[in-house]
Amino acid sequence: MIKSEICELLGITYPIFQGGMAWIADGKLAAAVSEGGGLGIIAAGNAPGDYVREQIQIARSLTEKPIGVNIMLLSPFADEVAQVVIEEKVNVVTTGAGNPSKYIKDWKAAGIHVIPVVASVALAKLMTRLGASALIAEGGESGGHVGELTTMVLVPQICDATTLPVIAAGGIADGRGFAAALMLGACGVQMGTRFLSAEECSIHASYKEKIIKATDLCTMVTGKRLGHPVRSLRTQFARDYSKAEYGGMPDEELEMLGNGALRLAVQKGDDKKGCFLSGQVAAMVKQEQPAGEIIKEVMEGAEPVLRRASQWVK
Ligand code: TUI
Repeated sequence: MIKSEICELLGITYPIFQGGMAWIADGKLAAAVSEGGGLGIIAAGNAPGDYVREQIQIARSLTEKPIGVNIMLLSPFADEVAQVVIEEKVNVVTTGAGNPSKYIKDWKAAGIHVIPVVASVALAKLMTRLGASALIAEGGESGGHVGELTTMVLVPQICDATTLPVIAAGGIADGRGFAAALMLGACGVQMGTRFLSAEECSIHASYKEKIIKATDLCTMVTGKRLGHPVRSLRTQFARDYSKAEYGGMPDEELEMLGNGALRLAVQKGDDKKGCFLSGQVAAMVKQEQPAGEIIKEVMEGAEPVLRRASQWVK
């Protein structure tokens, strides 16, 4: 049994968070992950407060275990959702794609654990000073919005910059990745892509199939020119977008091309116009299985790896 300080802090059994994937991580998936002993996280994405409230209530009807909400700070509804998480008394708030400083005091006053995603040492130091409970260090192997640094490089630097527990994210899909994250100084992991194949994950069947069939070089990053790099499967849409991006399409037209693409992938499985967010680990996702089984497999896989680690020390 592997336990770490984050388990005690949050009241969870295993130190595994499920990533707050926009349009994907709903109340049903989050509840399944929390029931499985990890931390299930509902994604607010670009949705309004009412949607998030409804998903929190769905999760609460399915589990009594702690749940989290991820607030995507570029969302036009971020202020509204920041209030909803207080009213609904969620246990944990994670944030992404920005700096959550202005919300932290109110969340803490409401007894919420604040765990921001950081992609730089500067933000890690600021979040530590402002009273975050822990930090998620997410490297650019992850799906969706990506920072500049890889997990291997980011995690140790974040660990050196903070006294808080650090959760590693990006490029982790099995027990080996979990064990490696601990070696880098993290005390837990967050996985997004691995949970795309969960039975309780309600994405379109063709999205799941694409993830399960993916091979090593199946993802790419687009959107750098507009300042929001995003990792997704290398589909027709991603190739077309990349061509437009480097072919000089004006910013407004490029913006339009990306509008609604996440939803088209998740709800319609649209090959031509959908943007299928995915981390580099897609190739390591082999089958559909219950979220609880995924968590057990990762935890059980990590134990022999960690035991064997001591053999290197003579
Ligand atoms: O946020 C994510 N992943 C996401 S958000 C998303 S929705 C979206 N759609 C279109 C364009 C952009 C986003 C899909 N996937 N992961 C967490 C994450 N946060 N990764 C990197 C960061 C990050 C980057 C910069 C966090 C903080 C930050 O700091 C900015 C600052 O002001 O210091």
